Amino acid sequence: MLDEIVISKAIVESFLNEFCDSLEVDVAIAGGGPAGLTCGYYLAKAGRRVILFERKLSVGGGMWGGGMMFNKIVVQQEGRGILDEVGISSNEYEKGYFVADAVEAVSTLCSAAVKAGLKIFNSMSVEDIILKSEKVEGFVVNWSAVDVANLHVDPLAVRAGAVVDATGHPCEVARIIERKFEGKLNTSTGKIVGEGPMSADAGERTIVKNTGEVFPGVYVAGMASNAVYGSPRMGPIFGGMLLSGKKLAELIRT
Ligand code: 48F
Repeated sequence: MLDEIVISKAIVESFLNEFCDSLEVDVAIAGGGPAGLTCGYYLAKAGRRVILFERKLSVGGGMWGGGMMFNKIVVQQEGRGILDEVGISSNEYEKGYFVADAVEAVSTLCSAAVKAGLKIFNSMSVEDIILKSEKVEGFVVNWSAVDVANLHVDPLAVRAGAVVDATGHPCEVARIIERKFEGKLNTSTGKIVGEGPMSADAGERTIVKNTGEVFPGVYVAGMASNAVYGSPRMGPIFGGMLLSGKKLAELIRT
């Protein structure tokens, strides 16, 4: 006969063991959209200890909805190798424009990342950073439900050799740095410049260039990088997100 208490203990003990094992890691990522998942996949594949915090119940960020909830995504030639590598099928719509199913893309990328060793903590939000000797050394996290319910509950902390802002348009980790250390971000103004209007081609080119360190120990990937450096948004083309996540993994793991 199934015992409710065994089920409960199995969940609590397994979760706590995994969470305790994740308190000191090589890399901690905020945000489980395409950029964060890709970054986590390549870091885990390279043998790094990497964890990812996602505010919502489900990872995938803006990829589920394709363009305006038409759940297909477009990936250009340069990003297609990543689709193939993780096993996401795609069709060439016109030369150089590959279409993939958004649901298959999220679920397959997530599965590849988890199987490679990425630990994902969903329903948790990054709300602050740990700073030691002028360098960021980790994230301060809490259950997203605490924030939603506006409860007065102190967070917990995780230590990481590098932290990644993959929070998309709001670039939330960079915003924390901007608020707490005025003028210290590695941009032309020392502040967040803010994303520009849509331009698919320019947005996709700049996103990979903008991927990198914005403050000692803090790296940006995906839409957060274009928001921080003032480059355009690009709409529902996703190759740049995947390539940005891959570039950052290569940068951090060396
Ligand atoms: O927005 P999101 O998908 O970011 P991305 O990986 O990709 C952008 C594209 O989806 C799209 C686009 C390309 O066409 O412009 O928007 O750069 O995923 C960001 C994830 O971060 C989570 C959020 O719920 C989303 O799933 N997130 C945001 N802030 C936090 C967070 C936070 N403070 N802590 C944890 N997760």
